[in-house]
Amino acid sequence: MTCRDLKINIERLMGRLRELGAIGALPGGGCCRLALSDGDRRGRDLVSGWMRDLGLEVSVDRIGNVVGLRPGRENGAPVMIGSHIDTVATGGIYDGCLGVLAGLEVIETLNDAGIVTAHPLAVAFFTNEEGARFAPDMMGSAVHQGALGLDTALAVTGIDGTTVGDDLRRIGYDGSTETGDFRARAFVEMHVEQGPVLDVEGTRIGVVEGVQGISWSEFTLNGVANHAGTTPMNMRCDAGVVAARIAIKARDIATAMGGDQVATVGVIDLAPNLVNVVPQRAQMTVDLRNTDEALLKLAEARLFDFARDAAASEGVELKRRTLARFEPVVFASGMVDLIETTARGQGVSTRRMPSGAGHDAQMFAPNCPTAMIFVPSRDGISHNIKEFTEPGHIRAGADVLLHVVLEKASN
Ligand code: HGY
Ligand code: MN
Ligand code: MN
Repeated sequence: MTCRDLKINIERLMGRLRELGAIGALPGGGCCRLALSDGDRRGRDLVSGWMRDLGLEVSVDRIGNVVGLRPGRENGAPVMIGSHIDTVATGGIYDGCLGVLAGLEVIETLNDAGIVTAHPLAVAFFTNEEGARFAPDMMGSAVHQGALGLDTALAVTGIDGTTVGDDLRRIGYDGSTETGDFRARAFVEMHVEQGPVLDVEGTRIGVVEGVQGISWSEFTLNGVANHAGTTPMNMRCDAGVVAARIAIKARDIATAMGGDQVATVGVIDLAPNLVNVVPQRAQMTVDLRNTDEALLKLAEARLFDFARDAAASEGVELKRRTLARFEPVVFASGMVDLIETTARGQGVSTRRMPSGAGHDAQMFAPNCPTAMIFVPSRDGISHNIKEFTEPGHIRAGADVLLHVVLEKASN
């Protein structure tokens, strides 16, 4: 058998996906393994165990990234396959996990075939890609690639009051490998699209050209708690109303701008959160994204100006904190072309597209040839326990990953 005929073993890959998906399993499907939780620890233990079973040299760095290295015939920087295994609270079993486990499947396929590549290979999972518990997202890969300071990340306090550093120690993944200046020879990430494009079009492989810009803000609004029945409307400083106005405005800005602009208010917490008390305090998040940095800045300016005026007119104090801010990223054309020609060479349909979601790959893009392979999400659903991708699509994507990696690691 020549290298060109090599194929991954889909049953083995699906078996690992389901076994990992059973950790933190939710009733009705999907799973919850929020970053640095006990579920995340159990998932980490399982996957790093698989890395060792496959003969990889496993290291854990100081932000908890786990890298399995497979030596090549030559020394030097590895071709890296990576993604994440932490999930949101209503996660599917594919988001992130597919990219890591497809990487392990590539390794096992090469082991079975007795193939040693010229350049070393590595498979990695990065800490806290989701950013749902500790902002920003892509935290581990950002530290790994020097885009975020280690101490800054370790000091982040999460939504339940613990710090990244404390929880890394608590789950035993405060590794010792220094991090921040690692350079790969190339980086490839396979991921479910998490949107509807491939599924609607019936296309099997998304050739990802880049990742859109991300802007996460937290607004804290302080008004005056008061009696719901006795307080005249013109005497209220209602933090809840201002939060509601900001949420509607975020939607209106995205609708008015059209194009790739999206806006999401995922969190609104009121205090004291009681039926007969005018809200004293509101804390909310706004997620704005666009493929165009200038338009993303415009959306931010419109929203922040509105929030300031809405708070002032209600006599409510407004504070805004940036939780995450990443400019759009463009992937190396040579890598994008390689994914496209490899997929077409295997007879599968492709289309070029941006990524609406953030990914670890975007942290590697400034430092080495990087690109992503998307496979379809049924009905475009993700961050939802109904997330699903056909095994046939997973096989197609993993075979493309295998041959892209072979190509990059052979010369
Ligand atoms: O938010 C994102 O785009 C990713 O899921 N972290
Ligand atoms: Mn993901
Ligand atoms: Mn995600």
